[in-house]
Amino acid sequence: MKTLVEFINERQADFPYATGEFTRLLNDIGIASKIVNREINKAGLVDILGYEGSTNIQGERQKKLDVFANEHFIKALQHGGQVAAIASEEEDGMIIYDNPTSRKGKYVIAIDPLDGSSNIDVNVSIGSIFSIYRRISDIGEPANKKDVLQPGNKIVAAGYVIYGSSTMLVYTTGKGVNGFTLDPSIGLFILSHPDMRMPDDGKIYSINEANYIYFPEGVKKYIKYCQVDDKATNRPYKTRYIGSLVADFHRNLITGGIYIYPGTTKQPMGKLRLLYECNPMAFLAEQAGGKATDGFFRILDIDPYDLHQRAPLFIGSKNMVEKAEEYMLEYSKNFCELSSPSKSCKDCEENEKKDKQ
Ligand code: AHM
Ligand code: MG
Repeated sequence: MKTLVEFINERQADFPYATGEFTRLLNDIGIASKIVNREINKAGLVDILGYEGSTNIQGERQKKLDVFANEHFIKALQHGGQVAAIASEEEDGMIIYDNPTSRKGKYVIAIDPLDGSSNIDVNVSIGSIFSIYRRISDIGEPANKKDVLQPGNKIVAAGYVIYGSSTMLVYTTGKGVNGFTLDPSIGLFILSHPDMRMPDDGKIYSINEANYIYFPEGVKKYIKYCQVDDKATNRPYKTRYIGSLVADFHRNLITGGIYIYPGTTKQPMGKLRLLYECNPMAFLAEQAGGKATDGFFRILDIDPYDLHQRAPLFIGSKNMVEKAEEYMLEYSKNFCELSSPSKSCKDCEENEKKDKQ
């Protein structure tokens, strides 16, 4: 039996010149997620203990779970002193820890403290998603926006916590993906899924088909492809859509599958946020042997310009993502510039050339 703390400490040796700061930071994320998990487990008691906004027995104001999760991650990461700033889905601007210790912190974090908010009240799996970057501003100075507006290919570690039938923490530091299950009786994350690999093919596609009429033609055609009867390729595939990115991704990571939140005619950039939803998941997917693109380009190569910018997401088993990309290129080239503003048609042509070679 190996605990998360033991595992993180062992892996410290993978990083030359490691000083233990990064190790401490990962441990702090593990601790914060246990506190958030404890509150989530109590969520069903809200009718007994009081609604959000009301006052509980101890005279404390009840907080919405996403606000609670946000505050706890922010506090936990400040206490450690390794983090200089955080970008969070719950905060319009960056949280810059401006004190002498944090100014010396080497890392910045992008986080979605509680993802899948529409599922919170109905006891369906939700999650927290995080990514860690090395700051680019001078150590000793307050961090700034540029530190977190780095492309995903600069991420040093990323992961998620899934609050499901059991609670798991899954993370990567760029050397494979490992999953830990929380044993509630002893309060420790135990290594349960070492070296997770995403199968190259799968039988599941996950997409909110209620938006069908707004989808690019390429996505419509890909959905039809998924539904064709063809034994040789295991089709028709199954649809599974929870509406929690973490839960849908986690299932597809284990069983194989594709998750798509495309740009639509209403929202060409899709819904999901690049920095703290698409990028960390893309890093995990690639580390597990899967793939993540915006339908045309690698998610991790998108140059971010805004903390809360969105990106279309096609993520999962490599062959499935590539098939969906084929349909996008054939039927929805017009979406390329709408949904990938940092790229140009030239990039597309180069991609095509490479594909043909
Ligand atoms: P949230 O950050 O407001 O929870 O939104 C993100 C979530 C993802 O977890 C999920 O995959 C998607 O939004 C579901 O959106 P929709 O209800 O449009 O299908
Ligand atoms: Mg979210």
